[in-house]
Amino acid sequence: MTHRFPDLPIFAGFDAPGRTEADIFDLEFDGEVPIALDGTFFRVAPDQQFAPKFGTDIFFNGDGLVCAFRFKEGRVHFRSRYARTERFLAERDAGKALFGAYRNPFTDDPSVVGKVRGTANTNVVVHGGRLLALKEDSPPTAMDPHSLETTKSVFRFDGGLTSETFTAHPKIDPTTGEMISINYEANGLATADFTYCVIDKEGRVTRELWLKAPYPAMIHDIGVTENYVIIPVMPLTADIERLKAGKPHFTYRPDLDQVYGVLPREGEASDLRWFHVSHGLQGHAINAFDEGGKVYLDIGVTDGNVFSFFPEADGRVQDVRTVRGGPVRWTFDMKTNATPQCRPLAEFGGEFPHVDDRYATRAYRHGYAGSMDPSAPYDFERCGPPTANFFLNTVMHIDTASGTMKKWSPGPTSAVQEPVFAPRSADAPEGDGYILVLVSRLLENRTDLVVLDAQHIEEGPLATIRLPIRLRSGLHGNWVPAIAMKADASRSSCIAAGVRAEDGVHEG
Ligand code: V55
Ligand code: FE
Repeated sequence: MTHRFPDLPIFAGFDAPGRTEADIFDLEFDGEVPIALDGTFFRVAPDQQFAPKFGTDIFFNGDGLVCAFRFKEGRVHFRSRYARTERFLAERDAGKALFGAYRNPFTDDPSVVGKVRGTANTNVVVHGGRLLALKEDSPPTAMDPHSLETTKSVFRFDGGLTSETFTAHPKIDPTTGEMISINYEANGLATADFTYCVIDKEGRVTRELWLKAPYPAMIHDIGVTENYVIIPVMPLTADIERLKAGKPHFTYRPDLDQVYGVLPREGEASDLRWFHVSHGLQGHAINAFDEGGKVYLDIGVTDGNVFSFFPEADGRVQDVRTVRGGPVRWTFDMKTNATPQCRPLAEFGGEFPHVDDRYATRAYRHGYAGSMDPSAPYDFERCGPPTANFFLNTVMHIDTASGTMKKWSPGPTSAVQEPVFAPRSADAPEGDGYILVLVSRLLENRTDLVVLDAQHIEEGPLATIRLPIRLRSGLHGNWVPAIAMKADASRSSCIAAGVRAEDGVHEG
């Protein structure tokens, strides 16, 4: 008898399940690891603990495997642990998958009815002294940022969170240390209700509003400015009857507008305004800021569906190679309420964006993203088809002030994951620092962590830090300076102690 994961592209080749929890002290490297880097790079990947219940599954349904790279004194140490979610623990007990399809509880084993289904597989942030592993269908899973031990499988901010869900993309205001979130399907599966939640730097919920979207749909990422929250409602709708029929949680709807809600951070539910523009699929927000009554949102938008596992109602799936789009800047005029204006930020598609987090929510200059550059060579003969789970081959740097772009590719037998920015020091100018990016070595079945100079990514690695193991394609992560990890919560989330108002301000 065989005991194997099913033969699916999402479990093939470099994306075979990793299922490894590791401690590796003092990683090898080539080059020089900057002494200035004192902190931890956290990231998370979906990595199914058990073969799926029904012989099929999607990438987004894997258990969250959290990785930490601790940088100190020019050395790097590695640790990885699964988030002990309710789901992970129940399945570990049973020794097999009990939860069925992605975000469809009607497909679960009766023994787990009522359990929180979250996989904690989408993002990891440090706030209020806790490491929060996030999946947008459930509350966070709280972990110890040093040991990566799970401290609470389901963390509801000590009762402050009344929503059934918490976003995978909260934003931290670097000047106040507040964490801001928009949490959708808040009142249960496929509901249009969402909440706006503000959590102070100690981790207490200080504000919560219950709001309603035009229809139940994914709200994956948001923009936050000094004074506003921008809420992109994606054309991926949810329907309870479809779920009961065992169909996918989300349906791609090419007939729907792009919808953006804009809410004043200090406003009430009645202050929420909706803007409609022609169809597009909103991706990740790069950053957002407001100036003189205008609200700017920089975000990736595509003209078609990039999620092959969320088909149209009739089952149709667009070939992702025909999807076009890239980073754009939206302008919302809160005085005139005019139709939002859009201009491209780069002529090059990019996803998994990051900025210098000290400039999050404020006027900024430098953006970084992963990208698929068709002109970068790929050795198909030796590597086979690109991995099924978001194949990227290039790191890009967009200078939003000059409009120039730089890029770096790791070569024809490698792929890159999400690039993350780490400042040289707390008071370094914006964009003065490093890019940390995981590089998949497709022929070696191994992963490197590459350090680039954030102002000169095209010059290639300052350091190539070698893991002796393979890390499956991941989703999101963050750089957390050592000072922000201190148990002293009043400093823990204020990572921008040195930011001055005039830094980085430029023409929108
Ligand atoms: C996304 C990812 C998810 C999810 C919903 O990239 C949206 C978007 C990894 O899981 O559940
Ligand atoms: Fe995301």
